Amino acid sequence: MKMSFRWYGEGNDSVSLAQIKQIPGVEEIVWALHDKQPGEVWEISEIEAVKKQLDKYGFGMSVVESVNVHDDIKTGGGNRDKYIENYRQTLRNLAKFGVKVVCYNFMPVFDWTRTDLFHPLPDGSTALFYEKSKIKQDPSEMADYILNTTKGYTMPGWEPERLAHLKELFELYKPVSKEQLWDNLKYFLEQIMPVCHECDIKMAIHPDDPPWDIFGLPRLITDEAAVGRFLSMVDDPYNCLTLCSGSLGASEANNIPEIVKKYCSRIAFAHIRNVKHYPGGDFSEVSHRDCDGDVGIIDIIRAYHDGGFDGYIRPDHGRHIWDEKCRPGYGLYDRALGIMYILGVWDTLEKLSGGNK
Ligand SMILES: [Mn+2]
Repeated sequence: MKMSFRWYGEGNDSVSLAQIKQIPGVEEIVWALHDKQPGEVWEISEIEAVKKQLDKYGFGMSVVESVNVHDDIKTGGGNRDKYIENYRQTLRNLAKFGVKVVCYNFMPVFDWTRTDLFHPLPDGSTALFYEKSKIKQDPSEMADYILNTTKGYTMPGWEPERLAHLKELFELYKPVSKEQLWDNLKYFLEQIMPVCHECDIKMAIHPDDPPWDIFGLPRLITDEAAVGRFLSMVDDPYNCLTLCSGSLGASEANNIPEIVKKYCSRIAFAHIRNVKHYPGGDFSEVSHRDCDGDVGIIDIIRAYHDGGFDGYIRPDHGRHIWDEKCRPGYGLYDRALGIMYILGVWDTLEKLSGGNK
C-alpha cells in the first residue's frame, strides 16, 4: 500500500506541498492538470512543470485523478475517435513521467453530486451532504448552487464552461440508454487498452457518486454486480477500479468490505471515506473513524491489508474543521486525521500479522 494525498496544484489549492510533507506516510501526490478541458492532450511541458514542483519534496506522481473523458466518448458522438486518440496521446505523455494509474469516471453530465456542501454535524464541523428529495428539482438549481458555493476553486466535473450549456448537455445524453452507455465505455476501454499495456498504466474507473440514477441520467458503476460486469466486460489487468468506499457506500445495499475482498487484485487506487446513512436515501460524509459512519472503515482496511493490496490509497473527502479555508471536502486537517486513522489501523494489522512495519 502506498499512501497518497490529492492536491489541486500550485495556486489552485489551499494546502501546500510543504504541509502535506509533514503528514506521516505520504509518498505520492494525486494530481491533475485542472485547467485542461476534457478531450485535450496533456502536453509534456505541462506535466514536466508539475514534476518539478513534486520533486522538490520527494513526492511521486504515480496517480492522476482525473483525466476526464470527453462527452463525445461517453455518448458515442461523431468525434469520439479523435478524442480517444487524444486520450491515448495523453497516456503516452504521462507514462514518460512514471504515471502508473489514471483515475477517470464515466458519469453523464454531472460528476459527484451533493445538495449541501456545508452541512452541520453535531460536533460543530460541516460536511458534504446529499438530500434525495432535492434532486427531484431542476438540475440547473443544483448546478448553480454548487458553482456559486465553490467560486474561486476548480471543482473537477463542475467546469463552469461545460455547465453553462447544461440544457444542451442533457439533450446530448437524452438518446443514450444505460446499455448504450455500457457499450460506449467498452468501446473506449478496448481502444485504449493496448496503449495502457505499452505504457504500463492502469485505467481505474471511479464509481458513480451517488451510485444510482439522478435527474433521469443513467449511472453504471453502482454496486457489486456492476463492478463485476465492468471488470469482465474488458477482462484485462489494466482495466481496474478506483474503489471509492464513500461513493459506493452511499448506498446501504453495498457491502464495501465484501467488494474489496472480491476484487482486490483489480483495485489500483483506493479512496477511503466514511458515510452516514439517513432514512430515505439521504447521507452525510463524516470523519474516517469507523463508528462515526456506516461503511465499515476498519473492515475495508482489513480487506485491503489481508488481500495484499499494493496499490495506491488516499483519504477521500474530509469534513471542514477548525475554521479552515479550503475547497469543500479537500481541506488539510480532516484528511490528515483520516490518514493517521488509516495508517493506525494498517500498522496495527501489520504488527498483529507479524509484518515488518
Ligand atoms: Mn472518491
